Amino acid sequence: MVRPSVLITRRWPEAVEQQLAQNYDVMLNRSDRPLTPDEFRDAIKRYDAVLPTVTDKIGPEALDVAKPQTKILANYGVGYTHIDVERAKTHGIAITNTPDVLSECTADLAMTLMLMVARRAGDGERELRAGNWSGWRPTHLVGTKVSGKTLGIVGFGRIGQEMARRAHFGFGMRIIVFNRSPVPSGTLAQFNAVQVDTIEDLLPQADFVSLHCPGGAANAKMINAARLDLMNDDAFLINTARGEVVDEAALAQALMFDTIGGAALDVFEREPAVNPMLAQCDNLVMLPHLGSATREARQAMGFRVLDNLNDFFDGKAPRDRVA
Ligand code: 8YV
Repeated sequence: MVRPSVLITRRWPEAVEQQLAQNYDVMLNRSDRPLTPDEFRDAIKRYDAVLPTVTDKIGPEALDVAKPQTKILANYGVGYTHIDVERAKTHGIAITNTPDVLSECTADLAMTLMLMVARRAGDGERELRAGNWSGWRPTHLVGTKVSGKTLGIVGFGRIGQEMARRAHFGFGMRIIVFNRSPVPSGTLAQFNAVQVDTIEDLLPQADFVSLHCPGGAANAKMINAARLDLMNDDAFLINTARGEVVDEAALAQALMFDTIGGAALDVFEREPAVNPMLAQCDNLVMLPHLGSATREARQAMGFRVLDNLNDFFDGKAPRDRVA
């Protein structure tokens, strides 16, 4: 029997690549260079399945093919706003993602960022490595207490709930939530959380605001200048969701003029480019999109893609089909 042909667009954890190669006629991207839109277009003419990541911008141009060979885009990652879902649907291409398996690690990283920015860990590291530490003093790099404060969570899906678990049970934080649909009362009760109706209700009440909503056009620049103005001048913004959710120019202004206490970003509007204005802000911690970057999560994400592919080619409904 002819095995389905599968293109893996980036290097994946070795164990997953090996398993995929046993089940499928696999093409690896040994150079690990992101595909161009032209290369992507060629790929969907040739392969039965393409396994993309967030670095593959699969817009109308990349999907502009008369008769694609590709029947499934099995995305490695939970977010899939880099894929033009409506366009893919017109070709009848199925799309799957990898939820659940990265929720804990992404929430761990959001906690890391929250603690780093509040406790000025980035400033401290930079000072030490530059050889500028002059020793202990009561006024040195004084930060902000996290324990017992109020955390506003925007987007109360799996990752948002893991964040609430860590913040509430680990740090005694009060949790307030904004979510586009009502959250079941039992879910809120687990964290003693309160849901508010609008982001405008949430921002002035929060000492920390952590974003866990999807990206894409619907949420683009959700955190804009007007909303940053609603945050307290000693409050912190944490973004592990998608870069486009925050208006970076407005954020840089808020940081430069100290209208908020600080921010911590794992995701950016034009990755891997970083807005040069942001790089000038000392009250900002930045990481290079590391949310799910643990051995455990990255391997589990790969095996989750494999499960989705196996189901699809066995004629069953893949558990993570999103379109
Ligand atoms: C992934 C992520 O590593 O899963 C997501 O949506 O943001 C990351 O943690 C990345 O998107 C891989 O495609």
